[in-house]
Amino acid sequence: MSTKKHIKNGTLVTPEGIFSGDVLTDGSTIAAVGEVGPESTAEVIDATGCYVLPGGVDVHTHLNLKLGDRQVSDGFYAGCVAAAWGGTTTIIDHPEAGPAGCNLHHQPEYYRGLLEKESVIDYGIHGVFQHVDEAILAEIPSLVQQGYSSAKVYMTYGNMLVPGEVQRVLEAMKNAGGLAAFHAEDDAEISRLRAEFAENGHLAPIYHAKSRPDYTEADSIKIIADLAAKTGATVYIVHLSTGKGLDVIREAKKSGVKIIAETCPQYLLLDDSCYEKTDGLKYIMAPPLREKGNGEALWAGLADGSISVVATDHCSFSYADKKKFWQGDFRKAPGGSPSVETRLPLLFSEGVLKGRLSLQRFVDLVSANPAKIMGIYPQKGVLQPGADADLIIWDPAAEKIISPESLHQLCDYGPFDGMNVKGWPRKTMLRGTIIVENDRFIGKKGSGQFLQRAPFKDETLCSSDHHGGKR
Ligand code: DUC
Ligand code: ZN
Repeated sequence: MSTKKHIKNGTLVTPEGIFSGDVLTDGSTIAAVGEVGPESTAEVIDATGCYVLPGGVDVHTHLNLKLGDRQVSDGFYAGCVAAAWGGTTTIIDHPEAGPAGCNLHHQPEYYRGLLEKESVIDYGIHGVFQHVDEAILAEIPSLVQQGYSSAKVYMTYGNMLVPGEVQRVLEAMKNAGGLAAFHAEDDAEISRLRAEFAENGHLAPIYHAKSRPDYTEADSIKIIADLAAKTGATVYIVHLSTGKGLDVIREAKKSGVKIIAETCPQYLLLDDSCYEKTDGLKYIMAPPLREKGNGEALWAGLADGSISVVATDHCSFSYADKKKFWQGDFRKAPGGSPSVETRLPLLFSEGVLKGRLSLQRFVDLVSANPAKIMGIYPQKGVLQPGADADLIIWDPAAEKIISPESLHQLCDYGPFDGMNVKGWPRKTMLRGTIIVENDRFIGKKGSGQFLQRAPFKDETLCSSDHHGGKR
C-alpha cells in the first residue's frame, strides 16, 4: 500500500483550469485537489516551479512486436520503464497478428500474460482483426466485456481486411460497444508503386516514402469514413500523417460521421528529407514521413480539435536490425521507430513552449482524450478526487538533448536524436507510488495492472473534440 502523499506548491492542470494548489493522495488514488487541509501523516513532495499533471496515456505502442525473425529491441519491461521516464503511466499496446487462423481473443490474452509479468505501468491491450468470419464476429461481445474494448483493422499488409469485411466488423463492434482502430493505407496503390519502383531499381529509403504517397492515406480514410457513415459505427484512425487525410476527416466530421483521429510526434516534427540522409533507413516506418507542410497541417488539426490524440506507434526495430535486414531494398527493412519516452517532452517543448498548443490542450491530447476514448476515464487521465494517483511532477525548465545515451528506451537510435527538448518529468507516480525520481527508476517489474476498459461511449470526441480551439 502506498503511503499518503501531499504534493505542495505545484501548478495543477485540471479540466477546470490551471491553478496553484496541492494534491493529496491516499493509497492508490487522489484524495483531494486544490485546497488540501493540514495533513500531518502524509509524505510531503515539493513541486515548486513544476506543473502537476495526470500521467500520460499512450494508446498506440508496439512494445513487444515480433514479425517472424524480426523483433523490436525493447520488450515490455524496458519499454514500460522508458514510458515511465517520459511521464507515461498507461499504455494500450497493439499486438501483432497471431498464428494463422487464431481466434480474436488469442493475441490480447497472450499479451496480457506477458504484461502481467513484465509491466511497470498500467496497461490495456487492443485486439487485432486478422480475418473475418462468423466465429470471429461472434467473439466480439465477450472481447469487449473482458475489457478489450478496441481492436485494430489493417487496410494494408498481409492481414488486411477488404471493405466488405470492414463493414461486418463495424456493425458487430457498434452493437457490442467496441471501437475499431484503423491503419489507413491503400494497399493496392502502394503495392503497384512498390513494384514499379523496384522494377526500375529504385530501392533507396526515399522510395519507401514515394511508394506510399499522401493520397494513399487519404483514399483509405475516405473508404473507412464511408463505411462508418453507412453503419453508424465510430471509427478511430491511428497515426494520421497527412494534411490530405486530415481534410477527409474534417469533411467526414462535418457531415456527421463519427470519426476520431490520432497522430504521432514523428508526423508533427519530421519530414521525408530524413530519407535522403546517410542513415535514412532509420526512418522507415508506415505510414512514412511526409513532405514538409504536412506537419504544420497536423499541428493545426490538434489545435482546432480535428485530431484528438497524440500517441507514438512506438516500435523499436533497431538501426542494427534495419541495416541487417534491408539488403539494399527499402521493402525489406523492418518498419517502425522508438518514441514512447519522448512523446510528452516533445509535445510540450514543440507544442506548448512554441505557442502551438495551450497547456490544457496538451494534457487533453496526451492523457485525458486517449483515456476517454479507450474507456479508462476518469480512472486515468485527470487530476480529480477518486482518480488513480498517476501523477507527473513536470519540470518545464528541465532540458535534455535526445540521444540513446540520454534516454532509457532500449534502442540504438531514435528518430529525434540531437533535438534539444525542454520540459521533462521530475517524478513519475503510478497509483500513489513513486516510480521515477532523482534520476532513478524505482518501480517494480510486474507491478503494472491490467485495465478492464469500458465499452466505447464518448461520442463527443467524434465531431470535433470539445476543447479543441477553445484551449
Ligand atoms: N507501422 C510501422 O512502421 N511499424 C509497426 C506497425 C506499423 O503500422
Ligand atoms: Zn502501429
